[in-house]
Amino acid sequence: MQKAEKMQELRVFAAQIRLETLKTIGSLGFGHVGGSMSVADALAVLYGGVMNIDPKNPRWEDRDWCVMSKGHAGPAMYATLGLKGFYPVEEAYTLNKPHTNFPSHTDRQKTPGVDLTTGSLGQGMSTAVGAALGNKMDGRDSHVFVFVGDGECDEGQVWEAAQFAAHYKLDHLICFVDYNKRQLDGACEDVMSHGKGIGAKFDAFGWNVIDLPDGNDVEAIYDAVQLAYDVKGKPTCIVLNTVKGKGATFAEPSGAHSSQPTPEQWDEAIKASEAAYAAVKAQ
Ligand SMILES: Cc1ncc(C[n+]2csc(CCOP(=O)(O)OP(=O)(O)O)c2C)c(N)n1
Repeated sequence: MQKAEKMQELRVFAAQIRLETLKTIGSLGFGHVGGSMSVADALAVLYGGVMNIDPKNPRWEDRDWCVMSKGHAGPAMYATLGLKGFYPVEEAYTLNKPHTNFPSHTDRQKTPGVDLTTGSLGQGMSTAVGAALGNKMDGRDSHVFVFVGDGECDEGQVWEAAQFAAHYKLDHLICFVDYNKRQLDGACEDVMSHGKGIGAKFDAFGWNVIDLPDGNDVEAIYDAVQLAYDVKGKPTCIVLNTVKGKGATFAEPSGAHSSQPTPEQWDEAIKASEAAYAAVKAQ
């Protein structure tokens, strides 16, 4: 397949992930729309164009791993995994209801394809680093991808893990920072400034850093991963400058961490997302 064709396929997949994410959260009526929509494009690239996985065998030992350390973006993971065939995507419409396999935050004991349990910010980064070290010790060539939030980077544990990963030269570890500039309580800059920037911090910790001005651009993300694959002896951090709530009519303007729109606002958002999906498919 030509690259242009592949990129178009990934853009369509990203739009489909957005639509399914909205339907999933909409089934409950409220939830973490903002930080789910911002990572849809990176998830599309990973699961649609990069990762070596087998939906029929989610625990295949040689698979690539993806850890959503910002576990509240679970709905975007569920949409992605469902669309990839790990389970019928509609099953996720039981989000966070009693006895569901789709809790608000990702849980490896419940959802096929979820590699590690997350939700307590900072911990997913540490466990992802552990998985990358384990793979390396076992002589596996597989990659571990981990998503951290920019607010999550206020957790000291992120930096302990970053230091460890650099020390052990975990070059099969790729960390995406969802740099949407907002956390739960407001703008990251107001809550806890990042000084010279999150990328500069990872650089200081000995990582290879790739800063993407548009972290919602699938081609830029895809190219960054290819560059990261060639870097030996250090892990790579890809800073995604994203838009929180991207594509959700009620969440994008506010950049809210979580949303509880009215039923009419849900209808409007899902219709707009369906139209966006149809438009990108028609390109
Ligand atoms: C250790 C810990 N402290 C606090 C929380 C509550 N919490 C959940 S999400 C969140 C904000 C995260 O912000 P960010 O990482 O920027 O993610 P985004 O909202 O952009 O997806 C907070 C404080 C938590 N889950 N874990």
